Amino acid sequence: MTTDNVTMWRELDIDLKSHDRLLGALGPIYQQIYLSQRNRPEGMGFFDFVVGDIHGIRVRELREHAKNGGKVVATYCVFVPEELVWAAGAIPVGLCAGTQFSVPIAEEVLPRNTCALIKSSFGFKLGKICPYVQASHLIVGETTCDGKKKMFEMLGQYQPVYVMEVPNKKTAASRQLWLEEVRAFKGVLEKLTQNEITAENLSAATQLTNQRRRALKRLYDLRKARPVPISGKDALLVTQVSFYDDAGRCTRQVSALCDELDKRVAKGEGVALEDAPRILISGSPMAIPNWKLHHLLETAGAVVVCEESCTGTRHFSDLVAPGSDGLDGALNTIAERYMNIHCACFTPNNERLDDIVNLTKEYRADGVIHYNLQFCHTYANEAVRVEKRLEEEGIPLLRIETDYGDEDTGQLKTRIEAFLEMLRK
Ligand code: BJ8
Repeated sequence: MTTDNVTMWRELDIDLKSHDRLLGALGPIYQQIYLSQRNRPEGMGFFDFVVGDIHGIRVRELREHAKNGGKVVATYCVFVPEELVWAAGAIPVGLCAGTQFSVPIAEEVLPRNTCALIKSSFGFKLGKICPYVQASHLIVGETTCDGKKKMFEMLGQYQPVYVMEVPNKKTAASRQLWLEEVRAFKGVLEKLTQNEITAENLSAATQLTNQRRRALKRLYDLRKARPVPISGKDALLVTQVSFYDDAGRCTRQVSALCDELDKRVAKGEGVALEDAPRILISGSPMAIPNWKLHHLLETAGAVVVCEESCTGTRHFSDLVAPGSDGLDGALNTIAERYMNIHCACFTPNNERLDDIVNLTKEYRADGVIHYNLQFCHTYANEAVRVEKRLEEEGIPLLRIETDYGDEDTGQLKTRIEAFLEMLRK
C-alpha cells in the first residue's frame, strides 16, 4: 500500500480502517484462488496486476480525469448504455459488488432478506470503503428488480443518483418507452458533463465498446476448445475487470491474451484434463470478488467453459449496429441492442431459455449449473422453467442458491461433487 494511495483514499473520504481490513483480506484470497492455479496464461499477468492494486491505479486515473474537468459515471447493470457515457466525455465504471465484507454494514439499514449483490453494493457506500463509489459524480440505477430500485432510492440520500426506467416487457410500447429513456439519459449526461453528444462522438464511443465486446467474444470462443486453454476463474476475472478498466486498454489486453490462447489451442494445450466435466453457469451476475462457485467447481476437477450471465455472455453478445440516420438513428440502434439482453427481470423471457440450450451445445458443456443469489426472486422463479426446458433437452442441471458467505461451502462442495460424479458416468 503506497502513501500516494492512502492520501488519495483520505481525500475520497474512505474509512481507512475498514478499507485496510477489506484489502488485507483480499490478498490471501486472491493468492489462494488465483495465483495457486497451474499453467496460467502469461496474459493473465495484467489482470493480476490490476487486482493487486485494485483501489489504486484505476482510481487515480479517474481522479486525474476529474481534475481535468471530466466526470465519472457509476452503473450497476448492463442495461445502462455506456456508449452514451463515453460519448459525453465521461468515464463509466461498473460498481456491482461481490464481497461479503460490506454485507453486514448494509444490513444495518436494508432488510436481511435482500440479495447479496444489493447489500454488498449498498454497504460499500454506507461504510465508505469503495473508492470507485466515492470518486463517482453520478450513480445511474435502473428499474430492473424490486430490490435494486428501492436501494437506489436510499443511495440517493448519499450521492446523486439517476434511475433509468427499464421496462419489464418487450412489446412495441415498451421498446418506445426504452428509447425515450435512452434519449433522456443523453440529456442527463450532457447536463452533467456540459458536453454535447453528437453523431460523431457517439459513433466513436460505439466503436470503442463494440471492440471490447468483440475481444471478449473472442476470449469466450476460445473456451469452446477441448482441452480448454484458460480456466473459468481466469475468464470470469477478465470479464469482471472489463467493467471498470479503460475500454481501449482492456480490449488490447484481452486481445493479447487471446493471441496467446490461440497458440495454446493450436498445440492442444489446456488448463484442465481433456475429460474434465465442462460446465456452463447460468443465472445471477458474479461481481468482483465473487469467485466462490467457479473455485468450488474447478477445485473439484471440472472446468467452467461459459457463463450465461451479465458477467458473461450478456455483457458482450450483441454489438450496437451502425446507425444509418444520424444521431437519432444511432440512439435507436443503441436502444435496440440493449433490449436484446435477456435478464430474468423481463416477462416473458423465453429467449434466455433458448440461449442456455444453444450455449450449452456451442461450448460443448456436459452440464449446467443454475446459479441463483439467495433472495433474487426473478432468477429463482425462472429456474423452474430452465429446469423443465433442460430436462426436455436432456441436459443435466444442478440448481444452486447461495450468497457471498462461506457457511454453505461444505454443503455446496458435496452437491457439486455428486453432480460431477453423475456427469462422469
Ligand atoms: S440485466 S441480471 S445486471 S438487473 S440485484 S436481479 S441478483 S435480486 S443484478 Fe442484473 Fe441488470 Fe438483470 Fe443483468 Fe437478482 Fe440481486 Fe436484483 Fe440482480
